[in-house]
Amino acid sequence: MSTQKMHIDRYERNWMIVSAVLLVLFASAVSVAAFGMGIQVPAPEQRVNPNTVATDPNSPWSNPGLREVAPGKYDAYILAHAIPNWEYLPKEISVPVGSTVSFYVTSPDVQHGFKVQNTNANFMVIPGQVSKLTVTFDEPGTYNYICTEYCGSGHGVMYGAITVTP
Ligand SMILES: [Cu+2]
Repeated sequence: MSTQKMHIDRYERNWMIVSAVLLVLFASAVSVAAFGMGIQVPAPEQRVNPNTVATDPNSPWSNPGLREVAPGKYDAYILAHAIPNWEYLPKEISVPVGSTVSFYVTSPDVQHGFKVQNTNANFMVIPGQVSKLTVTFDEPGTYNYICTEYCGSGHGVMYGAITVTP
């Protein structure tokens, strides 16, 4: 009985090595993004009724805006709507520098986007669903939030602003 050594063609072996290196590279890129750069994947936080979310007095989005939940920690309930005039409610919020803000955003009509400029917050806003993402503002300044999903003729003017005060 002779022992047979498995023969792998040189090209095949090289491509197997390249594939393994690529897998390690991709896993590293995901790890750096998630743990090093703090990139979060927005989660569907809860379901709501889009027909009543803006009007039901028990719905936080009937009175959108900031709630301070702890010193320096805020919940921001933001309504993105196309009807009647393509805007976010509230149009402007203001927090002191160093604040951590959790955005809870929903829509009573069509799909919108929510991107906070100069942060990594950028997600879809879907009627019936609440999208949530948390941002810590370490630099004072103005951070506009803009719609990133085409939602109708007023899409281009759909924006709001966060003022981070020193
Ligand atoms: Cu839009």
